[in-house]
Amino acid sequence: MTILLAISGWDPDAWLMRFRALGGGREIRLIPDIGDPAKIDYVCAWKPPRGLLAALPNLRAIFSLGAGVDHLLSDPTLPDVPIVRIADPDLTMRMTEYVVLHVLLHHRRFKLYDASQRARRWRDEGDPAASDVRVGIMGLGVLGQAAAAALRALGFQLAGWTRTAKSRPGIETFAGDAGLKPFLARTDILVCLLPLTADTRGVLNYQLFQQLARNGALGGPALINAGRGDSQIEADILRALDDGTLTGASLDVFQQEPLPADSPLWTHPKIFITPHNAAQSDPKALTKYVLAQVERLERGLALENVVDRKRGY
Ligand code: NDP
Ligand code: OXD
Repeated sequence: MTILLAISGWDPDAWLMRFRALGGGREIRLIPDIGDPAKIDYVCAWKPPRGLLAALPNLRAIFSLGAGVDHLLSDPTLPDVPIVRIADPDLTMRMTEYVVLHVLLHHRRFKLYDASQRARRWRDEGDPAASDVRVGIMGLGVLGQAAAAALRALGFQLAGWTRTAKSRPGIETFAGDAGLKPFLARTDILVCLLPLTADTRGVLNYQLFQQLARNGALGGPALINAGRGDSQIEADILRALDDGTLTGASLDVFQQEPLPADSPLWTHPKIFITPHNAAQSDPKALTKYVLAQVERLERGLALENVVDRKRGY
């Protein structure tokens, strides 16, 4: 059995070493050294070159090395084999850390205290209790549910917005187009953990920001996006921050990555920026997960966390 690693945008060496160490006798190849394409059974991929997977005639499954699969589904030539995505406690915990950190940065008005420190100014901003702050999470999947549980433990009021109706203890739930308006109207800190699909492209826009709660304990709403950059309209985020529609933003993902050096987002005083590493895929933790799925396939068991291509996630 042969596994091809098709990785771009990340350093592939740690993946190669890990797959070779744990691969159990399977041959591990790394692009561009594909060898005989007919010999490749599985591809483990992050942003693979377009058209590459279509050129592998005996491919049995594709393993996304991230939770998101837009990097695969955007290739119109993608062969019709099962796609498995990452759903692993290591990646989930990393995202929970990011979301909790950034909710707290906005809740505790970190930018204001940072400015005060630089000005040697002793000023208490009168931070509200977490129980007075309403967090709304767009996407209550593997990552959204874990982040919601951690935020609930800190006392925040939680709501989630999903495509299909859900019931989750301790979380007010809203679904679909009809649920979006009431979800936004009760949200002080909006967290986006949506996959990128035709429906979620551009969803974080000025019109949506205007529907967020304006009567909250923070004096105005904040945005946190760790889903996908193409779900946000960056010009609209800047406009909303400049006219007070938003009080702050944390952005981990961008319409163009890496974020160009001349982007005005870099220097905006109300924005926290991280380089799409809210929940990094760690080869140390995730290679085991991928190989366990390969083993399931080889033993005739059902694959887990298979992507529904029609839904797009
Ligand atoms: P899941 O597939 O488990 O969950 C996706 C959630 O989004 C579901 O609750 C789903 O609703 C909801 N959703 C999808 N489409 C819509 C829609 N049109 N309207 C409303 N809700 C919708 O994904 P994960 O939680 O594992 O991951 C989410 C995303 O996070 C990934 O796709 C990726 O883009 C991003 N990510 C970012 C990382 C980073 O480092 N920045 C790292 C890892 C992931 P329903 O429950 O009804 O299906
Ligand atoms: C992912 C990511 O989808 O890192 O896992 O963005």
